[in-house]
Amino acid sequence: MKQLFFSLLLLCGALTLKAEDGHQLWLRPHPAAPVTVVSAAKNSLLLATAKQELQRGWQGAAGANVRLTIKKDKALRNDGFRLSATSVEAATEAGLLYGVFELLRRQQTGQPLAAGVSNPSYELRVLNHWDNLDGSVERGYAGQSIFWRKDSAFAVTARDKALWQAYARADASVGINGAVINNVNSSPQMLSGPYLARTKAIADELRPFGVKVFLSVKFSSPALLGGLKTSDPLDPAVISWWKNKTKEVYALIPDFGGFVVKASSEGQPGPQDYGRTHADGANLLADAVRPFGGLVMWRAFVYSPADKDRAKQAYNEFVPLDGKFRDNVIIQVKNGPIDFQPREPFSPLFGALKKTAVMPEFQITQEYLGQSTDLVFLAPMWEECLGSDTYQAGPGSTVARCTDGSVYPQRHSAMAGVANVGLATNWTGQDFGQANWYAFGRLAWNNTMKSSQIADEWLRLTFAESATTAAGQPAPAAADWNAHFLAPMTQLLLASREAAVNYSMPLGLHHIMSATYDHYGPGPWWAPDKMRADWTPPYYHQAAANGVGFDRTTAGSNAVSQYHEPLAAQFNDPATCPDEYLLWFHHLPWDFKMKSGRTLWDELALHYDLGVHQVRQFQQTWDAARPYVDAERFATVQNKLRAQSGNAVLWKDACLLYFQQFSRLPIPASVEPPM
Ligand code: GCW
Repeated sequence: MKQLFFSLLLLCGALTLKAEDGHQLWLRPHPAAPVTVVSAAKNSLLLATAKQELQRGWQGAAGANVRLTIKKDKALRNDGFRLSATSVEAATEAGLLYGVFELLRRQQTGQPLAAGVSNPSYELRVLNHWDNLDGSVERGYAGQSIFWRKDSAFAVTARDKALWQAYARADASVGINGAVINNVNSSPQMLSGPYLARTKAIADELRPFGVKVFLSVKFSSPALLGGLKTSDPLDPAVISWWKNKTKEVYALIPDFGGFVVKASSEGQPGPQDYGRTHADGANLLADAVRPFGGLVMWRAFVYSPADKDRAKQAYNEFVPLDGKFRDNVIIQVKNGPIDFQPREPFSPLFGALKKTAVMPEFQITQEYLGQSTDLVFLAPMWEECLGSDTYQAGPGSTVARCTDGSVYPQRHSAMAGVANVGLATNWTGQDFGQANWYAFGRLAWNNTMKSSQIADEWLRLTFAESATTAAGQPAPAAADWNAHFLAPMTQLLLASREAAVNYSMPLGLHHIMSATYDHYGPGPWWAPDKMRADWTPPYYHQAAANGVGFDRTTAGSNAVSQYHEPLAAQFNDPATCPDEYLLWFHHLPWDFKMKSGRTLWDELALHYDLGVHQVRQFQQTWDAARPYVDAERFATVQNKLRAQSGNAVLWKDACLLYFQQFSRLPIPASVEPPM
């Protein structure tokens, strides 16, 4: 009896886990009006979720009838839906669920309800969790893994289940339908029985929200886990090992999504270890999952110390293999050619692979962007990448269109985001990190969505309620809230990424962060003897008495040649290369004349200075938002912004003083920027 009592107590505690503390993400509870859901579709897990969400969040007329209808319709693709004020139509049950979430979002944010048809840009919208089986998270800044734990890896608790459900619900509310639940630096143990059993338990909780589970696998698993002599992708024993292992996985999880592979990169094993190609490796796994409808996401993040310009390697390795991959393989390409830097030009692989499906990989966790301290809204960065014209199939061949099936025929399409989620009660460490999770889902659903709309939606959903609960405040009038909270905070979010570029790596500088493992803060001086040259910052900025920047022109590494004209010529000439990418592509003298008329040195200094001013203005904006925010989030974010302001000053001083030893020029006087 006593035991039962305690179990019940535990269960209740678990179910209210993240609910109690007010960290409800953008799904904050509202008093809902009664609603009747009418549906002819046969009851299923997803339909039950859709109904439950409607009942939980309905803000329309009390007692309304809402019709959920499954129907075939030429206008509806994949999980798309058609919306009116009281009906959702879709071709799939997942589509009904996404339609319901959209209807509720529109009710809450005051947008018109008769929205017509909305189809997802990508078939698969997937989070990559870099979660290790011991519960740690690589590049995670929000606590331990929500999926794995060190000591009790296999005991699935009620608390685990509640957490996974809350996580999946948040995913589904923004259209995310896949989760890769372990690190791409994968352990061979992932495919062992106990870990697969836990994977099944996770999949069971995610399923009612339409989120499929995927696994990252180590390419050498046949040898390391299976005890085979080799993991050569063409070896018959290896082929049958993967087939059997895959069967075992699908027997546990019939709707398992497939595999993600980081191969021949940063010490990970891969097909090249056996003299085979990426295509041999990817096709091996693709054939194993094909009978079950599974996918293989094969990462193109490859580079080695031998390469003179790391930015070129992925293109060099993958372009010759175009057309050699099975149609259930998608090549997963980071947005830029190096590594999630505050700003990179788009990876030249986008659009260059014409007979192979390619998917963008964005990093939601802020590895190089102040981690869980700095407030950086990433939608503008992703919008910039997706909107970049590759010219690969004529003007208008944007990264978005080259990956979503609009330009090239491709059987499957997907977009991945490296998650920023952990056990922290607010899920993401910095409260505003939630906005990046939200933004990823929204952009994966609609890759032409504007950052401004995403910011507006997220702020309304996340803070509108809190204005009424802020330290005994009466609810502000909507006009007042719009003018004094929504408008300035939208501006802040939209400016925040450029501010981070300004105070850390302006004008195309990159990889000048501390090169110790943590990647936090400045480190342009890093050049330890034993470290790989291609990991240490002097390699990337090349600062010397004669100037600064990495020469990737035709006279240098010739990385420009990987871009289609007119970009190659535009990037190759410092007179036409956009300022944003100047030092990415060019090594230029300190007194180089910029488009502004200033010297490169002065321009650099002013960008750093501007970044510092911008963060100080963010602090003022937030301070003025106090009446509209609950005390807890207000204080937390205020502290984070204070720390960010310190970070910005540190970046500015460290970088300018470091570069000054080469430029030998005075630092120009600070200019108060207009906001
Ligand atoms: O950005 C680098 C990170 C590694 C990461 C790697 C990758 C998972 O520093 O931590 O490893 O990229 O994307 O594979």
